[in-house]
Formats: sequence, C-alpha cells, structure tokens
Amino acid sequence: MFDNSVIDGKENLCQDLEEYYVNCIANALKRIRVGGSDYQSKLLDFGVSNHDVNSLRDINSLPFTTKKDFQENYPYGLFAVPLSEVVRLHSSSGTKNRPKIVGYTKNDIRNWETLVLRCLMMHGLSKDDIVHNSFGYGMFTGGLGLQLGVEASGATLVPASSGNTRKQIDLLRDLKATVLLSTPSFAMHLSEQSEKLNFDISRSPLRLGFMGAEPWPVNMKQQIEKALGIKAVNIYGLSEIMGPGVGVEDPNDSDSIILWSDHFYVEIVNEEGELVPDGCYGELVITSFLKEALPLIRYRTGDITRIVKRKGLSGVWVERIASRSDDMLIVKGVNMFPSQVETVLCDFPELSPYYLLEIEKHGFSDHVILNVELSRGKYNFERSQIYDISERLRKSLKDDLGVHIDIKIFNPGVLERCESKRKTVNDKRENA
Ligand code: ADP
Ligand code: K
Repeated sequence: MFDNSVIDGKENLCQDLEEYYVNCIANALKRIRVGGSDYQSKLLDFGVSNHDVNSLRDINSLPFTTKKDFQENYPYGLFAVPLSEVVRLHSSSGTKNRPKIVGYTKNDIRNWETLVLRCLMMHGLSKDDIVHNSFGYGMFTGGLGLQLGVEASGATLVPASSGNTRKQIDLLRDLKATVLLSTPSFAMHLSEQSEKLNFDISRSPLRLGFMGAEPWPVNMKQQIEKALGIKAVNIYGLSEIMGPGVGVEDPNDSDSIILWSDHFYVEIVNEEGELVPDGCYGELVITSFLKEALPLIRYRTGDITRIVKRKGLSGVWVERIASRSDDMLIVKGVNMFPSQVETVLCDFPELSPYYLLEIEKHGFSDHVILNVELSRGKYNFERSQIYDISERLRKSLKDDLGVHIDIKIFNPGVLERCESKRKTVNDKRENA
C-alpha cells in the first residue's frame, strides 16, 4: 500500500516523509522502552526490541495497542515517563467499560494547544470572538482541551461546562457569545430549550460552532446550522491519542476531516488488522509518536472511516466518522449501526432527531423497535398522517438497513434529552 505514489506524487518528498515517520516512531519506541512499563514488556514480547524500525513496512508490522491494553494497565501502566514529568491527567468519558487514564507532560500540553488552535483558526476564530465552551470540564478532555486553543487564539473564553442548560442560555444571551463549543446533542438541546424560553438563538450573535465527541451525520449538521443560525464545524479527537483537536473538518468539504499528520501516523485496517488500500473503509489506527507521557503505537481507535487523500505532513483526509466498531449491532444476523438509523431519521422533517433503538429477543428472534417523536410545533397531525409517517419510515429503514424495524411515534419532548453524549441504544438482549 505504501509505495511512494500512494503517499504523494513527489518521490523525494515521500522519502522525506518516510524518514520523518521512521525517525519519530523509532524515537517513540525508545522512550517507551526507557519508561520501563508493562507496555514495554508487551512490545518486547513482540520482539520489538530487536526490531529496528527502518521503513514504513516495519512500522506497519508493529503490534497494535488496543482499549484492552488500557484496561489491563490501569491506571498508569502505559505511561512512558515517570509521574514527576506528568503535569495533567484526564480520562476518557468511559462510553464503554472502565475509564482510560491518560497523561500529559508540559510539552504534550503545548502541542495539544497548538493543534486545537490550528483547528479553530482554520475556521476563522479570532481574538474578537466570545467563545462559549459547553464541553464538560473535569476529567473529560473536551472542556479543558478546547480551552487551551481558545485562549491561545486570544478569543474570550466562557468556561460554561456542561449541564444546567437554563443558566447556559442566560450566559449565551447576556455575554453575547459568537462561538459555541459543544456536542451536537447539546447544540440541538440548546435550540429546543431556548425556543421554550422565547429566546431566538438563531438571531443571537452566535456565528460559528465546533461540535464533536460523538458521531453526527451531515444532515444533522444542516439542522443545527439552521436552528442556531451558525456554521457548524466537525471537530474530532479521542482522549487516548490527545483529546479534541486530533483533526477538524475540511473548510471546503464537510464530508471530510483533516487529521494532523505531522503529529499522528494514520492507517486504516480491516477486522483482521490488515492494512486496507486508501479509499476503503476500515478502522482508524493512529500512532501518536510525538507524545511524551503516553505515546501510543498503532492504537486501534474503533472509529470507522476511510482515507480520502494524503498531503504529506499537512494532513491525512479521512471521511467524516459515522460510527465506531463497538457500536455495531447484529440484528437478525444483519450488521447495522445506530448512525444508519440516524441518517434516515434526519430526512424526516416531521420527526425530531431524538431516538431510542430497543432490541429484544422474542424466542430465538431479534425484535427491533425504534422510538421517535414528532417535531415541535408540528404535532397537530391526524392519526392517518402519523400512520403515513410511520409507514414511510419503516420502508426507508428496511431499504437502507435491510432489517424490519417497528416504529413507535411519541409527542415532542417525550424522549430523554442528553446534555453530553447521547444514549441511542437499549439492547435488552445483553441481559438475557
Ligand atoms: P470514549 O471512547 O469513552 O467516548 P472519548 O471521550 O475520548 O472517549 O471519545 C472519543 C470518541 O468519540 C472517538 O473515538 C469517537 O468515537 C468519538 N468522536 C469524537 N469526535 C467525533 C466526531 N467529530 N465525529 C464522530 N465521532 C467522534
Ligand atoms: K465518544
């Protein structure tokens, strides 16, 4: 896969690029070995100590690091420096399993700031902006991570954190924020709640939003842009690699994310862990070779995407991330992702974007129910109209997913709202 022509047209640049990655990753491996951690022994087990990294081919055959390594080495086992060098700890939000503890040296924090700053400046953040940060503060990387970049830009930061929507709306209105940082779920919640409070947020000075921490389809982006009267930018990251700012939406193409290839080495692999050619879907694998406290070799992110283009050290373009491998549901033998349901749902203006998928086992057979609700302000539907919506939705889902799904339609505001990341699946088979 990694012949020079794939990486870039210009051969000498490619050689430089290969040299850059080889040097950086060899260096990271040395630091990991000196760290003397359990992670080191894992690499030793793989014979990595005798295995000098000299080419991309060598890099591509290094062992993977997985979420399981975090579990087994909880809390500090993967760190490559003594804790005396670590100035900050965070943990993943623990969407699945036990939290993963991550650490940063002073340099790591500096680099994080640089990358977040890049993401924000690329989309026109300036020192004249007032930035309302609704990402959670605390162990979650969202709040404090984005704060680094905002302050570096010279913009005015409002560290609102998550929760207490009512108070957040007051702050937004009174302080006249021009930029919103939040999960897409919270952005939707905010638009709903401000409507209830008779605050027309779409006419407020808000002009720009950076949203991430969970998948959101392009049609949801359009809804958020319309409801809040902003341009909504997709920002990507994960705690294990750094936090928010690993990549950001391409300003000219809302379907792709630019990952910062001067800090991260990016690969896509299939379920067996084999590299797939550029353009093919698979799991995103990232090596964070410049990190000092926690350099990870070939970390399997679980996020599914494909490489769209590479431009040397300026970036690797990947497709907007719609799902993660551990979200995949197998229903009646068919693989499906909640994000597919979401994409179908966003094409129904009569319905709100909130939903809950319930999966039950009836005898030996799986039974899927999709709970949705009508959009606000449109609920004077006749019974027959609701029936019609439900039939059309059932058909679209069957066509797109190949699975029969029963639909339950509720009145607006009935389904549970979320102030951070959404919970969209209740798989009752797990406890069966
Ligand atoms: P957890 O895995 O516990 O949720 P994090 O809070 O670090 O831990 O979340 C990182 C994950 O969030 C990513 O691996 C990815 O699945 C998801 N994510 C973050 N940003 C985006 C985005 N812009 N689009 C889609 N998914 C995202
Ligand atoms: K997540």
